[in-house]
Amino acid sequence: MTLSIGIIGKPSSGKTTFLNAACLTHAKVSEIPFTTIEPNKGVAYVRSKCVCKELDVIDNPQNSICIDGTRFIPINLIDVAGLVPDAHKGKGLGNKFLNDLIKADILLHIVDITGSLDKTGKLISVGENDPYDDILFLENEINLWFKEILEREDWTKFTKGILTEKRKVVEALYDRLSGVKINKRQIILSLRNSNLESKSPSSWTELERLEFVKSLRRIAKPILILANKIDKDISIKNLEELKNKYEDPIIPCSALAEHFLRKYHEDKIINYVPGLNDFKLINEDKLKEKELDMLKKIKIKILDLYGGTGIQKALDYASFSIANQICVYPVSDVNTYSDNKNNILPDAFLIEKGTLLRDFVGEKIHSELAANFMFGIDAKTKKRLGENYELKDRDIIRIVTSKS
Ligand SMILES: Nc1nc2c(ncn2[C@@H]2O[C@H](COP(=O)(O)OP(=O)(O)O)[C@@H](O)[C@H]2O)c(=O)[nH]1
Ligand SMILES: [Mg+2]
Repeated sequence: MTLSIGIIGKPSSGKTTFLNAACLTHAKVSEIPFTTIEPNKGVAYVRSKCVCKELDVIDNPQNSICIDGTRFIPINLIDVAGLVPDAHKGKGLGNKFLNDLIKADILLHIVDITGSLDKTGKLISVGENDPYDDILFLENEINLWFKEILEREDWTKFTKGILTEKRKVVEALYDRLSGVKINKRQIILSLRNSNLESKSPSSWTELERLEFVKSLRRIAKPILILANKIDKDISIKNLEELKNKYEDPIIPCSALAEHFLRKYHEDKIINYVPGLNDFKLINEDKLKEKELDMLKKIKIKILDLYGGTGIQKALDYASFSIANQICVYPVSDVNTYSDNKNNILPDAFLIEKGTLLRDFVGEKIHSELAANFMFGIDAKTKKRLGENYELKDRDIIRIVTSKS
């Protein structure tokens, strides 16, 4: 399964602009709240140093892209519709919003760092809204949603059932939360973090239930904060203030700047590789003076100051540092590093650190292959790998089956 990143944030914070820029799609952007009714989906890319340079081969990627020795590997983005207070109770587009969230492995919270939008996305005077409130509000809303799913209407009946049927708590909770893309390991960790490992759910207090879902939310749907609209003057001061209040990493970004850079690149006016802090003008004549001015501003006020627009950095950070992904290259010939159509290093897959070879074959490669799986071969060392081998970043692997 492909890694999925959900883009959340209040109306008009810039979610659709972010998705359009990251995927170069053209979903509708506007200042009217709830323009995004259907979740817009797109494919974006994360960067990993490609193994082609180390092996000194010229690759021929199929599922990904290689630019100057950097692999761009596809991930899914989901732009989730606007969120208003009490969404977890079904207000606004509440339940629709929450149902779309389920599919995401990580959430990017696009915060309007200018502080000029109220909770419903209406324009207010600049600086009137404290972005920190947006962070707390949204975290709380998602926590409460988890709590609703946990408790539902029949919490008492459910917990009594665990006792009378002598069910394992982890199994019972896993079944109950099965719709939310959560695994047993995450449930076990959350029970431990909230000190509920040895306490029967039938005696969990209201507060303990909240502690449990808070911990589960942190583990199962981690949120990375993006301070968007960093191109506005007020944003620099607001970002500094926010950093004093919020401890976890905050990535400053300008979705709009990324959108323009990719657009001009697509129109062959500039050369721009996403994530870099510079671009090359290749067709200046096609630009009006105003546009050239804007590009210069992007260079000075964003690229030079922040080392990039922040969009690619956010996707990479979310995937590798938060979701702990590593990159693996399956091949069918360990000498030429190619598939059976002679494509060299055709595919690059993201998997979670700690994944074992047998699970990789089952989940990522093919269920048919998995059934006939015998062993793997490390293409770099030509050594045989057993099913319990823990895959490492930038491994090149051949899967040997009883049919190959
Ligand atoms: N200045 C500035 N405006 C932005 C940026 N990102 C989005 N916007 C603007 O914010 C408004 C709302 O954007 P949109 O993507 O529709 O927000 P959504 O409701 O969260 O999907 C639009 O006018 C965008 O052009 C940015 O990085 N900088
Ligand atoms: Mg939108």
